[in-house]
Amino acid sequence: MIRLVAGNWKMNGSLVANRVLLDQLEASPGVEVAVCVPYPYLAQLQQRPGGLALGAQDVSEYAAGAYTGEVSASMLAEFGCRYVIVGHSERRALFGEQDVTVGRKARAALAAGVVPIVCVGETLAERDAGRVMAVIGRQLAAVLEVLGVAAMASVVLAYEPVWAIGSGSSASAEQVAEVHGGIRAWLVAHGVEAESVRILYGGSVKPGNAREIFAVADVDGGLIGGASLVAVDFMAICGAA
Ligand code: G2H
Repeated sequence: MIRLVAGNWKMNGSLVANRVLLDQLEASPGVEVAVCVPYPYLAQLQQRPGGLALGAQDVSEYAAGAYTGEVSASMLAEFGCRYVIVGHSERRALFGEQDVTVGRKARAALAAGVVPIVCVGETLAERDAGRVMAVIGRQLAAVLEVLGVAAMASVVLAYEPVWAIGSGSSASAEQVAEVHGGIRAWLVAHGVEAESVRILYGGSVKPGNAREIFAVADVDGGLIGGASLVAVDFMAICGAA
């Protein structure tokens, strides 16, 4: 399957800075490259380098109506979004997003033709307690329950160990291999067509560790935060995929 490298700009950018960054981005042969940007910049990103896919960082679980401040999946589709991140750990931890909400957001995205990038991952305390796959299994099960087995094969998953995010240090290749293999096995065990699901790794991916991470079995790309804001770094990471 074609690998996906998605930049997660988080709450960064400005009209001027985005233009400077975009001017330095190029297509990366053999790799799908996406940028997931703050909502207000979706219109600006409609003028972007060829081959660069567009995504958002969150979406409403609702289709339309009296939900002040929410943005629907069909609105994202109108602006050309191919992807939307759902269930990022920052949304779970800082905004109280629950497992079931993540599932509903994924369902809303798929209904509008937008592919959800569903983030899962454990905290350091959960890892230390030996609960890595228990936590990830719980997060996946909530999404599977909402989507059903067939639709589950249409999502992209991103394993993002909370303790590695923005820390400067990624998980080790062994840790990544163990969890990505565990996720693939979980999908198989639950009847999902696991081979068609791309499983990205996210958490302090940089030019210096990207090649090693992308070489790990069951890693089908990356979700890149800080390094996606630096064009030369992001291009180097895409080149390593
Ligand atoms: C994890 C990642 C992008 P960073 O949040 O989703 O960010 O690469 O800065 O750790």
